[in-house]
Amino acid sequence: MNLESLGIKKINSGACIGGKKWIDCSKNKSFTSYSPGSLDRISDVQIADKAIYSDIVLASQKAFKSWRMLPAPKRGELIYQISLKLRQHKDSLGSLISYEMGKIKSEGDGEVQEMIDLADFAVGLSRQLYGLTMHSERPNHRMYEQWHPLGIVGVITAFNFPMAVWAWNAFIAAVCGDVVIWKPSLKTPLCAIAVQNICNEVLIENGYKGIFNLIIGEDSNIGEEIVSDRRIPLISATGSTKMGKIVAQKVGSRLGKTILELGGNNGIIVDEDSNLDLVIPAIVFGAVGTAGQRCTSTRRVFIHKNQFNLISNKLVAAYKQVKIGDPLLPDTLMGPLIDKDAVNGYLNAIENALSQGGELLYGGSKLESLKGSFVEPAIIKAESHFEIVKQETFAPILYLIEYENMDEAIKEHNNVSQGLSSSIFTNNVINSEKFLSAMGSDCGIANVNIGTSGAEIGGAFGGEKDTGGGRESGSDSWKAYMRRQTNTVNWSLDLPLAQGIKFNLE
Ligand code: UN1
Repeated sequence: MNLESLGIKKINSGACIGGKKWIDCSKNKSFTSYSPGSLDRISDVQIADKAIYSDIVLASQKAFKSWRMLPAPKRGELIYQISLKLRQHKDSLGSLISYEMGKIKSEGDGEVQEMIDLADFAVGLSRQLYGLTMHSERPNHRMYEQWHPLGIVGVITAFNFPMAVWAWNAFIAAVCGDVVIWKPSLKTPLCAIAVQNICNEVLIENGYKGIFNLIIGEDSNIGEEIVSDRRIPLISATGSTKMGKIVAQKVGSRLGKTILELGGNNGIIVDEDSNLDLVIPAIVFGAVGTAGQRCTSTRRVFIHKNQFNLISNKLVAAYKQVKIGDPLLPDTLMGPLIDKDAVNGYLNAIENALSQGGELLYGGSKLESLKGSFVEPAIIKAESHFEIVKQETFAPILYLIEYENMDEAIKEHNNVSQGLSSSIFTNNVINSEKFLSAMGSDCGIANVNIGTSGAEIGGAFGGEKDTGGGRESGSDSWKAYMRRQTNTVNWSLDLPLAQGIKFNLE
């Protein structure tokens, strides 16, 4: 692993004002990042404290003052240059993700590609931050709206997409004229350091400081500071629903804005009239990809009772082909879970499902023959009312649920607290339209004949209910990173009032 080319050292500072030197954190606690597959000790990171946090906020405030006045297409130019470096380092960044987080190399590379795609999108967006014009009800008046930058955006990311989720937020925020303070997961700090190093190179080459900033620290300390800080008007947080509820309350209590992208409990409905050549690989990729640790991972599959045995047998046969092991090896399809706690979460969920009457059809154990946090992907025949089926377990556990008719399947599909991603597999236009209609899936993402995970960046990404309601990435998600201003300009020589009000001064 060529960590040097990404600027990762044996001991790393965990704080940086972008475009300046890494801040000395040597007086603080340090954390070790281990590879979840090999359990290798990769590197140490010295974390930030409150004084460092305060310096970073001051530098960000200062940077914002000039960044907000730079024309948006010029801001896009900076993102373009970052995208060139991402292309150049794609292979090593993808490998680092795989090594530190545990997803397979192809998915690690895919995550870097997602950043590149987002960068390209943001560059185009920098020329398309459009506002509307309205016709004023008053003569010789012009009305329009414009979008201004918000200020500092706090970006809190999870371990499972240790680079791309930052990019979704940071690139959009930057072209919108905001500056970013990133607090990554303590489980994947090196991915963040590598990305910060790339940003630093581009910032230095262009003479900018403080646009992209990094602070690695504990939730109870740095996380708490960021969410409570009135100088940070927007917090974009990705992670568990539990975390999101805390963030929403803290930010809400100061009337700040949030973009929350939280847990999913994503389901696929397999219609009787579906193409099983698509269904089986889509379910396996959705459930086993990233070892079930995507927020979009497939967790529940609804199968018509007439096809239950056929489909469950096909799935078991496909699962037998999933090679588990070193995520960096090209033929591996499933790597490790992130840590021991995740393995315990997996084992407890399986025990729980079985105690509620579930039937284990495949897997269910920790892989003791391998050194790291490896488990077998599990398939469980379950019923949708089981408490455990309603929860998001961040692990490769797939619940298969029988249904008798489509209306019941859609109802049970929606009968969970989360609402991120969903799919139907069907060739029946009535059922696919029903699934996509207002009475259909209640999720932020609803697909036909593709799985629940692996969304493209061009769409708005996020979901409803306990998923938090936020939208990141494509479409018009950028609007959440800006403040809208309505402008009315009077170019007449009179002062007519709206709504026909007369207010005659003698
Ligand atoms: C996440 O797991 O937090 O749709 C993000 C997907 C990826 C992003 C997942 N594009 O699976």
